[in-house]
Amino acid sequence: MGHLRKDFLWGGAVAAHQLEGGWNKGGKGVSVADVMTAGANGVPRQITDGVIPGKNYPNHDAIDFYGHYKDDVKLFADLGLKCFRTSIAWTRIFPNGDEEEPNEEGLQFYDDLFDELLKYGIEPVITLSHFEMPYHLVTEYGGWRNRKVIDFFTHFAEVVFKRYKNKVKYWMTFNEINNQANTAVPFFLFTNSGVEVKPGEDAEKIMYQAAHYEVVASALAVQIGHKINPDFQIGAMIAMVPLYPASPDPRDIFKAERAMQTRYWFADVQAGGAYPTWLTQYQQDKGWDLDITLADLDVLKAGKVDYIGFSYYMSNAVKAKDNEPASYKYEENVDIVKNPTLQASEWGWQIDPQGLRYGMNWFNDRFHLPQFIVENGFGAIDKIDADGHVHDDYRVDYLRQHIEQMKLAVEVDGIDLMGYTPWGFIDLVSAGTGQMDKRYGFIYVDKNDKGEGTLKRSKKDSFYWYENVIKTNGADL
Ligand code: P53
Repeated sequence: MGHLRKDFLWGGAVAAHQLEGGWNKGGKGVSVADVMTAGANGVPRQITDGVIPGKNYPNHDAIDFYGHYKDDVKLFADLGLKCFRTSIAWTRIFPNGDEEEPNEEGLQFYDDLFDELLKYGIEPVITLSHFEMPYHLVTEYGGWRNRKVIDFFTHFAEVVFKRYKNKVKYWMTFNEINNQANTAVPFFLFTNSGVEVKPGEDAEKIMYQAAHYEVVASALAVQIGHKINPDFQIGAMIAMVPLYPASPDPRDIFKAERAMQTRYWFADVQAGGAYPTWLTQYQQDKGWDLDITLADLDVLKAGKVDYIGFSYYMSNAVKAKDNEPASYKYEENVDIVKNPTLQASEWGWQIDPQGLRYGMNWFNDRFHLPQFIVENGFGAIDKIDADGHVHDDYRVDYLRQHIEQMKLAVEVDGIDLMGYTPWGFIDLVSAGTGQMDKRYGFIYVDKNDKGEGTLKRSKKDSFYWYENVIKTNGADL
């Protein structure tokens, strides 16, 4: 029977744009997150043409971690975190994205933050690009449609790798790079790639081009990073949402397999170093003139990641249409059906702890690499009780069940797992809806969807529970 590593990285995860605020402080430029309004449950966020006065942009101020980070890190130390996953806001370092020289004030902010973490023995785990690319790269270059963005990104990566080479060991390149496989929802292509699809354009083709430039940029970053510090561990970051067949009908099985291929080829390329054959064939059959060069394919081979970082929240099921013949065809947003065996959160995210173990086995069989669960958690509306505290037993239940499955994957399936960082362990702005009241935290932050509140931080019941989980290395759940 395997065991959790002795130095298992129990932590917590956030992203710069969702908690820092200070959107125009310290020389920071406008990012794609700064031009997205607040939505609501079932109401998509609007992507506006620049920052329009009078609109509500929840990421502009967020929970002002920018102004509170010292006190917050002290709370993280109270919780007993071994690591803290955040991102470096690209626009603090390169406000427009295409500058030659970085913004020293932005670099200094992360030096100070990392020093503060290291003071308490908390290891930073850093994502280079987490839904917050410079908006200027969107308006001037079309985002990741443009090959030039590879150079801007690798320059950014090189600058921060060099600057923090003695402070940060664990890195990831692109957060949930595979979300954009869903091209029907504009949010994904915009947050992943700064791409807005115009009427008449083929969103799928554009996605494959943008994603290609990203996997090339990721592979280059891996090579640059390893040269700067051979001890760096640089990972992929994939959103693992397993897609099960809705029934044993081969039509459903085929569809589910193609669905998994469509969502996870990104990992084939980043971890395996090459495109899967089905995808190369698919792109050829479509007759797309994609800019994928032989030199690019060499880069991919030479820039494989060290580990698979991934998020896990839910699973989905897919079903063939009524008269559809058995085929390897998958259309996200059309083929997904409700799984009657699972309950869902208020946002319709189906709760499936065993799906975490399934996803881990799936990755392990293909890539034989260490894994790092860098997001997992339960978004809910919290109520402050008469005693002034949040009693979030529903959140503890969700996390306990997922950690149980994670342990089985390690102990029974023998998977090498580096750590576990629950998402939004301090309340922050939701990426999908822009809400504050979709909360994941163990630390409550007094701010609501309208932007009102004192920003005061307080501990929920889940805080004390997780503190003990860390203390016992996951033995006491
Ligand atoms: P929110 C969709 C599906 C799975 C994960 O999400 C996703 C999304 C995008 O909404 O995003 C990740 O805030 C992402 C985080 C995000 C978190 O999951 O919509 O990496 O930035 O906040 C939770 O509830």
